[in-house]
Amino acid sequence: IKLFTKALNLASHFNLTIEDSVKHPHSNTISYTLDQKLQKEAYRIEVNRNHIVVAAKTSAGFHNATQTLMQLLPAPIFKNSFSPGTKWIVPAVAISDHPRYEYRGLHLDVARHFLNKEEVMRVIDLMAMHKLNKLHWHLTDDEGWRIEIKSFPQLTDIGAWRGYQLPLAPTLGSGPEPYGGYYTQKDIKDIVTYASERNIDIIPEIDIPGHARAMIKALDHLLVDKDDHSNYQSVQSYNDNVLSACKEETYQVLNKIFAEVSQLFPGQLIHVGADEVPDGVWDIKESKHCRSLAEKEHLDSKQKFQNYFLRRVKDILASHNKTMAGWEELIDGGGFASKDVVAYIWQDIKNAKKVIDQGYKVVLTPASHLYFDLAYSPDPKEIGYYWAGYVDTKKAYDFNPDAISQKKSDATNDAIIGIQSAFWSETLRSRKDFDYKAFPRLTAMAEVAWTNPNLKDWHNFATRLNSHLSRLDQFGVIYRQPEWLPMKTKPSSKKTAH
Ligand code: TNX
Repeated sequence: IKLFTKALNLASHFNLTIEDSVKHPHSNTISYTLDQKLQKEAYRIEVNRNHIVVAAKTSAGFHNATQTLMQLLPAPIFKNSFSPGTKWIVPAVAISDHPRYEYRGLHLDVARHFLNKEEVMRVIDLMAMHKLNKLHWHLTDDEGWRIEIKSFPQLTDIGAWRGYQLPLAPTLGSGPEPYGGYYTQKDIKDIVTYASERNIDIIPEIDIPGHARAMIKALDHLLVDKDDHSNYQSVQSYNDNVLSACKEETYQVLNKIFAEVSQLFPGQLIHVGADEVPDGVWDIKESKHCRSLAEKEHLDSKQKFQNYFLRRVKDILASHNKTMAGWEELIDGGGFASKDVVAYIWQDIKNAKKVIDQGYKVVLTPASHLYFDLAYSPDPKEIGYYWAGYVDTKKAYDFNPDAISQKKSDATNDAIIGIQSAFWSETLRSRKDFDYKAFPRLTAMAEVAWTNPNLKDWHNFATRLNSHLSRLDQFGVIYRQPEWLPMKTKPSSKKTAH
């Protein structure tokens, strides 16, 4: 059935008839055939004069093949409606293909600015078109909580909205009117299903113990200790955004939240953030609770408290049959079994080697090359952060995961499960901003994630990009015009996204 769903997706564009078994491919057929010998995501396509044969082993393989087949067809295939008058010609090719990495991800921050259900589904469509298969969904942060939790309705009643005189003040340009939104559990289920039909797993992120201000505003009596007078300031200048690691209530609340999150997301990984916990927090001189915990557990530094906190969270997740993922700070202090955690490397890419040498699996999402909230260039018209430099399309394309290891195909490479682009949303306020920041950089990143490094060639990519932009045009994407390619449509709609 799954196999047929894939065929149907294609058929809906063509008004094709579907037959469920074709012994010998006859004229004008596209046949989807099982090939048990292929790897999970691999596929073959053979286009002959009269028919097309698609072979794969799994629905993921058929999905990938279907995306390639659509790229072989004229660009109007990417329009939602059938375009009369198009000549549906496919080049006669034989393709044998498989991905380089099993994890080809996109990180979407919906906390700082919100994208609604339809907008998230559109991002999923664009990911599917680029054979990306993991959506890392950043659902919570200091500036917003975006997932309905039935045990604690305050999380969204309070944590999903900011505005004048609300517990969360306006920030990041959101203005005095209430700004925000969240996904109901029904929305989440719909999005999870929609993604899985497109070969995409979702890794939800609940960012703790730092970056938790929205959560704290909603549930402060449970998550912070009124008698803890520690003084700290986060990277984003908050002094009230870290959960208490020293109170049992914190872990009780987290257990209830993760019980619901685990039910909603069928994938194995749950991401718990663990990034950027400020110095000065959980000060034993300032907190009675932290003092007694320190004595009991032999904790004498922020790092040790954080490590204690995360080991407890790991156990909570394990009790819900989930594996803990987090930003690279997650493993500071160690004490985890290799199989128990996945670390996402975001700072200096050199850190990856150190983390891998300690035995952990990693996803590489280096800010310097794959943070697509960063500006393309120093041009003042380019919106975006620049704390890790500028990222133009070539820089994204040139990201070379192999550079972290001297030797090819050793254990270091095996420990890299994949790569991921990141869309943080402090400066990303709308779907239009997403399009502009994503394209064409995301197309470049998708090629890095998929393609054998020996086949990577910037000049070849930069030229091929021209036909890919036609597909994005059909899809209605407002991408950033590459300086080296001719404009396709009227300049007014393409110049900038602003
Ligand atoms: C760093 S990456 C952060 C985010 C910001 C981002 C902006 C990471 C784990 N933390 O909180 O949104 O930089 O580029």
